Formats: sequence, C-alpha cells, structure tokens
Amino acid sequence: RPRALSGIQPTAESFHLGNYLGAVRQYVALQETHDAFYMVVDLHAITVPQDPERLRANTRIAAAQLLAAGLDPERCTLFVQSHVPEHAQLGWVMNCLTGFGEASRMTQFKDKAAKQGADRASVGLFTYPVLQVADILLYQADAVPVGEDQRQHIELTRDLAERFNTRYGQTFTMPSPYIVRETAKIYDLQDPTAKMSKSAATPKGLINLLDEPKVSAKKIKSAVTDTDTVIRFDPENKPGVSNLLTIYATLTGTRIAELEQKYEGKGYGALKTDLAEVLVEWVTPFRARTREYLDDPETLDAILAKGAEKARAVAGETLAQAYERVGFLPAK
Ligand code: AQP
Repeated sequence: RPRALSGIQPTAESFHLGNYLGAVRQYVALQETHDAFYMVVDLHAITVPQDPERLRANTRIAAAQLLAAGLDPERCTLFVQSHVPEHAQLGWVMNCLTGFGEASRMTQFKDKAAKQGADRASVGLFTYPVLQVADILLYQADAVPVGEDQRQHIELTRDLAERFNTRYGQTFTMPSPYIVRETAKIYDLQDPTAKMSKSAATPKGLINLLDEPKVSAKKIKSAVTDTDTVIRFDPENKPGVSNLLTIYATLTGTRIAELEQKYEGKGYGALKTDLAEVLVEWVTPFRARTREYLDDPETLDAILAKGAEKARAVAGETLAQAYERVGFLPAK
C-alpha cells in the first residue's frame, strides 16, 4: 500500500469548515487505500505564541475531532507530533540542507510573519515549512492530503528529498500533494476571495465545526454573495455563490450541476436556508461524537499512545538511515 501522511494544528478550539473540506475529509478517504499516518502537529503550533494549558486541551480536541470525522485507529495511525521526537531530529538535518533564500520564499511564512509583525515572528515560524519536510519524509510518504495553501511546502519537500538523495544516496520517497481540486480552497463567507481561515479579520466568515449549530446557520444565511440573482457556479464572477455551492455539493455528495438545476429560478435566500440546514445536520452528530471522545480522555490518550508507538517504529528507522547517510557516528 502507498503511504499517506498529513498533519493539522491544534491552534484553535475547533477545526473550521476549510480544514474539514480541504484536508480532513481526504484523510478519512485515504485510510481505505493508503497506509495512512495523521498527526496533530503541536510542534508547528508553538511557532506562534500559545497558552500552555490551552495548547494541551486543543491537542486532545483536535484528536477527538479527527476521530469524530471518521478516522479509525484500526485503519490508520493517529498520533501527536511531539510524541515522536524524530520529527525535531530530522527537522534539524533538513534545516541544514535548506537555503536561507529558499526558506524566505515561502509565502505562508511571509503571510503569517506579516500578521505577527515582522520583527516579532519567531525563527520557528521561519523554518516551520522545513519541519514539515521532515514530517513527510520520515514516513516515506507517497501522498500528502492538504489544501491548496500547502502546495508550495510539498514542492519544497520534493526539492529537499531530491537534494538529500543526490548528495547522500537514495533515502527518501518522493511525495506528491494530494489536493482535491473542488475543495482545495474554501473561502471566507464574508470575503469570498480570501481563504477561510481562523485568523481572518472577522469571525463572521468562519464556520467553526464545534460552534453552536445555530451560530453557524446564521453565518451561512448572512454570507456575502453578489447583486445578481442567478445561482450558478462561476468562481470568477460569482465567488460567494460558488463557494456556497461547493460546500453544499461536498457535504451532500451532490453534483454542482444538479444543485444549479434544483435552484433554477430560486433566490439566494432559498440556497442559504437549505445549506444552513445541511450544515446543521452535519455538524450536530459531529459535535456529539467529538464530545464523546473528550468525555473519555483515557481512551483518547490510549489511542494516541498506540499511534505514537506505531509512528516511532517507522520514523525511527528512517531517521537512523538519514543519520547514518549524513555521517553521524552511531551511539553505542
Ligand atoms: N480554507 C481552506 N480551504 C481548504 N483547505 C484548508 N486548509 C486550511 N484552510 C483551508 C487545510 O487544512 C489543513 C490543516 O491546516 P493547518 O493545521 O495548517 O491550519 P491552518 O492552515 O493554520 O488553518 P488556517 O485557518 O488557515 O490558519 P491560519 O489562519 O493561521 O493560516 C491543511 O491541509 C490546510 O491546507
């Protein structure tokens, strides 16, 4: 079986709809076809300041949401990044292989650093794409399910895998991004030309999966559309409506063309009301399942402990090989 690897940050109290549609849904699908490793990336989370107690709580909440979304610990390996020290260890090696200019070109860093204020951004934030390289290469991953915003980091991973393999001999599998075109970028409901993101200017355009369903329904109903009245998928001219259609189609497994037909002659209000209902129906059981996992932290922690053990077996082997290739003297 090919390998899949991905990670999600515990930087908020809830995943948002972009995280779910762009990434987590694909995690669930790939556990059927791939030897899949998924992690809550707490090392990445501390690239921006975190409250320690909040981070610990959010790490469990993230794991619970992944399970609630459909990850099955019998069919994939689910773990917490900091439980597998090999990530930081290979991360260092990869840092030493990355050009300063090369790292400076990462647009995610530039965006996130700008939000922090350039001088306040940490060196960790600067090198986080390189840690991500190590995350992927440690598992010899073939496929990396992510949203569009991560494409550049997978490109960097490929460049560094190739560089390492050329310099030290074949060591790492060449990974490919696994990006589902339709849901690669879910947009902010208030600013449908910007990515839905937890650090958006206003929370009104952000659907948090664990929010009160009523709150999310209201956000859908007040989504920004356009002054036209036709319900048609046209991301360029009708980004708001197209975003709603994408969300609707994906959550219900309906084709967009079918939705266009269904809403022919109807107004935006009808589309929004129905989508709000679809969303509420989806998030209600999701929230209940997440709550069940959180109410039983021993079971949750046991799943994560088992996952870390399985992950370490693979990561340890790759790290040992990389260390040997680089020329480190083995510890006796
Ligand atoms: N709007 C989105 N559409 C599609 N996919 C998305 N992802 C994030 N936003 C969208 C994908 O979710 C996965 C996990 O992302 P992360 O843990 O890196 O979270 P993030 O990128 O920090 O989420 P935000 O909200 O975008 O945070 P900020 O605002 O801090 O940048 C990834 O695969 C990502 O592609």
